[in-house]
Amino acid sequence: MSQLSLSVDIAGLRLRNPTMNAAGVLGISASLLKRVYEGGAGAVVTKSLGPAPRSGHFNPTMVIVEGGVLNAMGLPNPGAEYFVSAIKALRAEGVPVVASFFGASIEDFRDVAELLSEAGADALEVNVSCPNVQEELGMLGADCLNTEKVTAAVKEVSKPPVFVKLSPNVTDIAEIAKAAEMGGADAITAVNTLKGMAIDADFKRPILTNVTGGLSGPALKSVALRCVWDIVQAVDLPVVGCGGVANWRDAVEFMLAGASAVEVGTAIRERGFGVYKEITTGIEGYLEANGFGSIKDIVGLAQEAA
Ligand code: RRO
Repeated sequence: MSQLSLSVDIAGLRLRNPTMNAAGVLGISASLLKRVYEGGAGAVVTKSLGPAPRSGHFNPTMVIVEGGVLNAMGLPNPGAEYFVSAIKALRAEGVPVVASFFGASIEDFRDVAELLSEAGADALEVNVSCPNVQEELGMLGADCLNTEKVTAAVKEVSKPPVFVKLSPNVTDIAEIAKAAEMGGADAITAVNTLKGMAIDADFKRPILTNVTGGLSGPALKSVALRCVWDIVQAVDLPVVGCGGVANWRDAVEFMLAGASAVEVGTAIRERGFGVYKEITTGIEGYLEANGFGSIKDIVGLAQEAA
């Protein structure tokens, strides 16, 4: 029996291992999220929930591109209130739930946070980084002042730890992370998708109805890794890495950059629900082979070498 510890603590949220699904991937029902947990994830993350149900953009909302996927779902979700029972059901089965959410105003963010906090979510993930909505507030996190204000408003009403999920579509992500820290964030999730587009040469038009979308998958990994690296140098908060993690080696690289845990989304397409178990087992093998006793022994190790 291995003596290794694979559990992690992210701002007081204790997880059996450092893997989660990325928000938006399989987060739309309790039954799918339960399968993510049964697939081995340490916690599950809901689709971003808003103050009211929303149908999202018209199809096509997704296209496979070189090295990944472009999506422009447009924040489709059943509304935070509807999802309260799903959160309660998952928690009753012992599944730790990170509730991802967004708002159309600072007041919305506060109200939804309060609802999800009362519902018993184990952590809240504030989505200030959706690339796919025209409304200014879908991308509040492009601006330091707004990031700080939203975070502070959410913190005022939240019992569980608050993660703020940041966008790579900014000039200096470290500055935005500092603003979230000033607002009282307990952790940073980095990153949301990278804005891109696809054009069909035969039809001579953009493929996505929304024209642009968010890029995820392997093509995003090196950008996400650099974002985690910059954030770790700028703030004194735990970081959850997200963007192009497909296997244990990717996860370890994010940890060496300073991430305490990783979210895995697009890789589910190819590897299925078992991807979480696969990654955790791989991390365990890596720790063992390199003589480490726990995840925290490798968090940020590459920063010391740079
Ligand atoms: O629903 C979406 O279009 C979406 C969201 Br909320 C997000 O945060 N990131 C993304 O790539 N798509």
